[in-house]
Formats: sequence, structure tokens, C-alpha cells
Amino acid sequence: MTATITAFERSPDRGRGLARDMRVRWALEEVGQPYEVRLLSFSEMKEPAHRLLHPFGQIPTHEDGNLALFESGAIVFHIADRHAGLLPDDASARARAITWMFAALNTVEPPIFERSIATFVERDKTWYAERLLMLEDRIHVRLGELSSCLGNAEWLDDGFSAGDLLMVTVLRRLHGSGMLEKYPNLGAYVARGEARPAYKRAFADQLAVVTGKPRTG
Ligand SMILES: N[C@@H](CCC(=O)N[C@@H](CS)C(=O)NCC(=O)O)C(=O)O
Repeated sequence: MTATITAFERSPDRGRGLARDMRVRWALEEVGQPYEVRLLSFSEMKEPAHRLLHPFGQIPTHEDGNLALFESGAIVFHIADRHAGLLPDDASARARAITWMFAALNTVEPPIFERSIATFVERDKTWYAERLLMLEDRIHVRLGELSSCLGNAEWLDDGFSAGDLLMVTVLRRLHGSGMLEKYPNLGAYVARGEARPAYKRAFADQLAVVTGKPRTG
């Protein structure tokens, strides 16, 4: 059965691929699974029908037969667990890749996301500049640590995994901030993720929602 995911009808990022349906689309493309997308307005996301799928009234969700899931990390894990290509077979390597999935969402994403929110909802506050500096200091600590850990490797733990997929989507939110540029290996890591054919297909599909022009190829 073809899975259905939900995404913004009008993404606030205007197709920059920062909304969290992007990671789900990318995962589905990596494992070669077709999917359908149900687009939702902000008001539809808060309606009871959608809250049956997502208690917090957000996107993305993933429906496959009788199973409905929310939380992008859980959805990516579900896809990676059921299809080859995003998690290694070896039990220890698999556990390490899953650890990187949690690290991306639990340790690296929070300060990056907070900064992102601050830049558009706290801009007019008297304490904005100070808060931004504090958030950027926190992000730099994490980027420095991640950069040391990655070193010259291509991916976080041997081959590309769902851990890299999530980490790349998290780091992409820093595009335009000038922060990633201080860590050339992380910049190259993000670029490697974005160069993957599956990433490109997913990106083009979410952009097509904004432009109204379906991807070609
Ligand atoms: N932790 C959730 C976060 C979901 C989330 O924040 N979704 C955003 C789009 S990226 C959303 O629906 N925002 C609209 C809202 O919260 O009303 C996940 O990873 O799926």
C-alpha cells in the first residue's frame, strides 16, 4: 500500500525544504518507496480530523494501512526499519546509526531550531541581540563537537544512514546564518547529503508545492 504523508499547503519557508516533511520525503526516496502527499492549511492542521493523526496538530504525519504515525524522527525510523538502505544490518552498527538519529533531533536540533524561531518571532524585542548571541554560542559548541567527531569522514558512522539524513536536515537550517562556514567539514557534509539523488528528488517535490510545477526527471 502506498503511504500518505502530510505537508504544509503553504510552507512558511517558501520551498527551502526546511519543513519536517522534507526529511520524510528524503527517507522515502532513499528507500525507493512511492508516497502520496496530503497538503494541509494551518487551520486544517488544528482540526479534530488531523488531530486524530497528530495530537499536536502539526505536520508531518505518515499513514500506511492501519498505522498512522507522527514525529518526523519516528517516521524516518519506521521507514528505515522496514526498508533496506537507511540502517545497517549489523546490530551494533544499526544501534550506532539510531544513536545518531537521536543525537540529531535531541542534541543538535534544539538550539538550531530555537535560533531559527527567534529570528522571526523575537526580532523586535529589546533583548533580541543578546539572546541571539547566546543561542549562537550554544550552537557553536555543538557544531565544534560535531565537527571534531566527523573529522575527515564522509558520514557520521561508516556508510550513509538515517542518522546522517536527519543530521543534514537539521544542519541545513543554518544555511544563510554564516555559522556552518566556520566548519568546512560540516559544510562539505551537508553538501554531500544535498547532492544525493534521493535528496534532490525530495527537495524538488516539496518545492513543486510552492511553484506549482511538478519536478521533471
Ligand atoms: N517534533 C516534531 C515537530 C513537528 C513540527 O514542528 N512541525 C511543524 C512544521 S516543520 C509544524 O507543523 N508547525 C506548525 C504548527 O506547529 O502549528 C517532528 O519532528 O515532527
